Amino acid sequence: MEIKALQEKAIHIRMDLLRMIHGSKTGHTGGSLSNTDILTALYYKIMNIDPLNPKDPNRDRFIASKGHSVESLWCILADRGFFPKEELNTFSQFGTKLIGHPNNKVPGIEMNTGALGHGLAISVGMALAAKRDGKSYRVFCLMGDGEQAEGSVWEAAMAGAHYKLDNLVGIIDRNRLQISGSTEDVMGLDPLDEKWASFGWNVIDLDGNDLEALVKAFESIPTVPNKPTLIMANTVKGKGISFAENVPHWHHHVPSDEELTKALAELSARLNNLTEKGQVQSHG
Ligand SMILES: Cc1ncc(C[n+]2csc(CCOP(=O)(O)OP(=O)(O)O)c2C)c(N)n1
Ligand SMILES: [Mg+2]
Repeated sequence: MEIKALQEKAIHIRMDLLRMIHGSKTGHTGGSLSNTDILTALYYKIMNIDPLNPKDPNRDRFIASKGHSVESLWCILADRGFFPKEELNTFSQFGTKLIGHPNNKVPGIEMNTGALGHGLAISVGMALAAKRDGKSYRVFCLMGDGEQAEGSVWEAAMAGAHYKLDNLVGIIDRNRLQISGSTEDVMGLDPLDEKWASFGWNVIDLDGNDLEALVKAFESIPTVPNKPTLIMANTVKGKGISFAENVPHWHHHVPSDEELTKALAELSARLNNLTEKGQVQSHG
């Protein structure tokens, strides 16, 4: 997919996740909107995955360490054909597989996550296994910035550098908010880039809502031989909806009927803007 088509896809995914959260009356809206572009780049351009063969031993692995933002992931996995799109209507309902955090009973999910701070250690193990088995798959691990307060993240960071895992990519959704407000108020993180670099990682700082920048960075990996890469993806929580952007309570706010209508109208306008620029793509 070219960049304009990816941008269009990301808008459709945002529409799908808003409808899904509105329908189920529950969800982590802000963080799903902030990471939509990161997931769109990975799932439609970068990762070697096959929805018809989700357990292919050579597949790239994705670990959603910030498991609470599963809504964008469910919408993307459905759209890529890992399971029927109609199942999105069961999100968070009694008996569904599509629960409020990643669930490895769903094709395409590597492991259950949601308790923050564990995904990177798991990813280190997977990347190390690839090296030892002589396989070429990569492991992508998406973390939150609030999640960086978990000490286990830093143990895993040390191990990733120690084992020279240049097939490992950590991504931080640096939206500067966590559940109850600013990350810098709750647990100061800056200078976060320098911390990761001092732990031996190759750090790439970019706009995490810019698909062109994301694709370029992901395509450069392994950027530095023998070093794991950390993508510091500076994002906006609630991205794409003017009245949700950077508003802390949208962390798990469910849009009302009126808010949904307004949000979809804003996204449609953005979509029209893109299509007017000559890029018409269908969303299956
Ligand atoms: C170990 C653990 N402690 C607390 C929580 C509750 N919790 C869910 S989301 C969240 C905030 C996470 O903030 P951040 O990592 O910045 O995610 P984002 O802003 O992308 O939503 C917290 C504390 C959790 N899921 N796991
Ligand atoms: Mg955050």
